[in-house]
Amino acid sequence: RPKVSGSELLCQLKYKVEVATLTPDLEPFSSLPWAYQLPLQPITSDLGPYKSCAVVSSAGSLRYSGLGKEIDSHDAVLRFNAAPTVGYEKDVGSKTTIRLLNSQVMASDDHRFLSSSLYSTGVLVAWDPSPFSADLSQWYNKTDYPIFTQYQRYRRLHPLQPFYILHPSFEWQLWQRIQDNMAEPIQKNPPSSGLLGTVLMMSLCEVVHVYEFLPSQRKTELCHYYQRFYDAACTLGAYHPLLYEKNLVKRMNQGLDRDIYTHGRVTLPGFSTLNC
Ligand code: NCC
Repeated sequence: RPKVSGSELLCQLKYKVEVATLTPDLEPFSSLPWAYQLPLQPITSDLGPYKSCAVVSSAGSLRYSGLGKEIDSHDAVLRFNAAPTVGYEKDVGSKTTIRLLNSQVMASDDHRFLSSSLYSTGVLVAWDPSPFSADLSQWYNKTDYPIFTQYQRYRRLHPLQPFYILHPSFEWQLWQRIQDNMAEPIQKNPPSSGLLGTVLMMSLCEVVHVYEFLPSQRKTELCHYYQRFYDAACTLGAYHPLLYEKNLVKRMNQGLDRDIYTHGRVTLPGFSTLNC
């Protein structure tokens, strides 16, 4: 298979991956009593367009980066899971426009999802690894973690905070883009929150800067900037096809290699700016 160029990869993402979220009209939700809790419109109709956006990975290499001011200068900032800003403002900034959560965070006791103030700023977007090629009903009856019960509880406690759930077809369409552009078979697990969030922002923003997804000179085995826990698998991947995701993002980068080295910064164009 011939290796396609970065601009061809960008066009594939734009046209073959639909950034979709669950709406109350979709089966099986339309016949469930709590369907009214889902946003009426998909996230791409409600948010943006933003001029510039920052995606802040949770990588340990953000520690001592001093990137906080640069990150906060964007019109919208996306963060992941339980990644905090308080106490780390100098390195990661303090603005949170969107927080992308996996269902594990919503369900595990240590994250105090229903009670912690960490989750109360910005727009929430959740996802759960659905089985490959399963329809919505099959997934609904067999989620990895109890995403839907936690969603309903959270919505009752915070009815005014916008809260979306990613459509699993988005996960697998993105997975397919990775697989079709790699020479070897990759594991059949959905992409990490990092790539899901990056593509989400490419659909909402004119330009997207991703920080420390491709590690800078600060590359470290420290898993997260906010935890004293070391594991190289956080940066290289285990469950998620993370190394392949990074390969794809490296090929699509429109910034300088030097910016990756010094700032851990990748520059990606928003889909609306592409001429495919
Ligand atoms: O670690 P996690 O990811 O929350 O990180 C968010 C995204 O940042 C990128 N990352 C992170 C650390 C690192 N050293 N390098 C990186 O590039 C990745 O793109 C990552 O997606 C997830 O994707 O949702 C993940 O969530 C954690 C965990 O569930 C949450 O942090 C809550 O504790 C997963 N860890 C475990 O299951 C143990 C992780 O595999 C994926």
